[in-house]
Amino acid sequence: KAEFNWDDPFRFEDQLTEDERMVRDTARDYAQEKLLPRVTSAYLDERFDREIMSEMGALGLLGSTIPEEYGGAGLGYVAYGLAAREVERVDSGYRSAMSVQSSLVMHPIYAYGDESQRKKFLPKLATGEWVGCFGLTEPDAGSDPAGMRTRAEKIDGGYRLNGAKMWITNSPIADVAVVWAKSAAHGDAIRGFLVERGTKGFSTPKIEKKLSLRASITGEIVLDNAEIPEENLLPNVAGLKGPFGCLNRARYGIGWGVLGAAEACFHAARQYTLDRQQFGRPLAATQLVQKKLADMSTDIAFGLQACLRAGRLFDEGQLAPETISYIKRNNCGKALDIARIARDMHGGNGISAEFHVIRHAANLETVNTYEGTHDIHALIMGRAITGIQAFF
Ligand code: TGC
Ligand code: FAD
Repeated sequence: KAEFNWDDPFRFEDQLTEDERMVRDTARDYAQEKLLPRVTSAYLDERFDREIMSEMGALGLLGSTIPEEYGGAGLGYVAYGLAAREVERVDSGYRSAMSVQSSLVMHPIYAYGDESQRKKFLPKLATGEWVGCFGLTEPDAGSDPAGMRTRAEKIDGGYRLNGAKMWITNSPIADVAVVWAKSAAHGDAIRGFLVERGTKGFSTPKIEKKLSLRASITGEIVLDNAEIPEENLLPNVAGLKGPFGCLNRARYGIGWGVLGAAEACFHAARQYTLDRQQFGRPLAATQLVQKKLADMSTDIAFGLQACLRAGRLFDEGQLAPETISYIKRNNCGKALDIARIARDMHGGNGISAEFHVIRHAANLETVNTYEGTHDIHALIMGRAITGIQAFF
C-alpha cells in the first residue's frame, strides 16, 4: 500500500515547486534558529525586538510579493503563505509584524501610490530599515470601519488630519503610518495618507498589559492637527476598497500562518502524550487522546490544502475575497481549538511558557479577532451565499 506520513497525510509537500520549498526552508530555518530561542522572554517581558524587522528584511521576507525593482523579492503568494506558516509556527506576533509590513504597508504604497512614493518608501520598508503600520480601526469603529471619525481637511500644500486609531500593530515603532481617513476634499471618501514619524501632532502611545500577542508591539495613533504634504496622499484609490484590498492579502497570509501555530501545538501534544505515562501506559495509548490527535491532524491537513488552492488562485489572479474569508475564518477557529486542546493535553505543564502551547492559544484569541472577527467573516460569507447582507 502507499506510504502514509502522519505529518503530511495529503502529500502537501509534493505539490510545491522547488522554489517554494526553498523559501519555506529559509523561513523555517530562520524562525527555528533565530525567533524560537528569544520568543519566551520577549513574550514574558511584553517586548518586540526591533531588529527582527531588519533580520526578516535581509532574508527577503518583507514585501516578498513586491517586484524586485522596489526591493521586494517578486515571489508568488504560495511562497508568501509558506513563509507566514513558518514564522507563525513560532509566534503569531512575529507573523503579524511580517504581514503588516508586507500586506498592509508595502502593498498599498505599491498598488495605490505613485512612482515617487514607491521609490521613497518601498526599498527601506523591504530591508526593515523603516517599519510601517496600518491605521484603520478606531476606538468606535472596529468591525464597521465605514463608521470611522478620522478626518482629513485640505490645507495649502497638503492635508490636516485629526482623529485616533486604536489597536495598531507596530505603531509605537513605526517610521511611517498608512492612515485611512475621510477626506472632505474628496466628497468624504475614505483615502489613504502616509504619515511620517516626526510629523507634528502625530503620536503613537503603546498599549500596555495585553495578555495575548505579547511579543508584538501594539499602540494607538493620535492625530492632533497633524499636517502632511500633498505628496503623501495615496493618489490611486478612494473608498473602503483601498483598505480592503490590503486586508485581502493579510487575511490570506493569516489563513496560512495560523496553521503553523496549530502544527506546533499538534506536534507538541503528540510528542507529550507519547512520552507521558499515566496509569502505566502512554497517554497517547488512550482512545480520547487519539481522537483529539486525529481531529487536529484532519483540520490542519484540510486547511493546508485549502490554503494551497487559494494561493494558486491568487497567483493566477483568480482568488475572490469571499474565498479568503473561508480560510481566514476556518483556519483561525480550528487553530484556536487545537491550541486550547493541546494545552489541556499537556496537563499542568500546559500552563507553563516553557511548553509554548498556552502562548499559542492566547495569541490565537487575537488572530481570531483581528482582520475581521470569526463572526464578521461568517457574515461576509453569508452575504455571498444568500445575496442578503446581515451586518445590520
Ligand atoms: P461593503 O459595502 O461591503 O464594501 C465597501 C466597498 O469596499 C469593496 N470591498 C472590497 N474590495 C476589495 N476587497 C474586499 N475584500 C472588499 N470588501 C468590500 C466593496 O466592493 C465596496 O466598493 P465600492 O466601490 O462599491 O464602494 O462595506 P461594508 O461597510 O458593508 O463592510 C462590511 C464588512 C463587515 C465586510 C467590512 O467592514 C469588514 O470586513 N469589517 C472587518 C474590519 C476589519 O477586518 N478590520 C481589520 C483592521 S486591520 C487589522 O486588523 C490588522 S491586524 C494586523 C496584524 O497584526 O496582523
Ligand atoms: P467590535 O467590532 O466591537 O466587535 C465586538 C464583537 O461583536 C465581536 O465578537 C464581533 O464579531 C461582534 N460583532 C460586530 N459586529 C457584528 C455584527 N454585525 N453582527 C454580529 N456580531 C458582530 N486594526 C488596524 O487597523 N490595524 C492594526 O494593525 C491592528 N492590529 C491589531 C492588533 C491587535 C493585537 C488587536 C487585538 C487588534 C488589532 N486591530 C488592528 C484591530 C482589529 O482589526 C479589531 O479589533 C477587529 O476588527 C474587531 O474590531 P473591535 O475590536 O472594535 O470589535
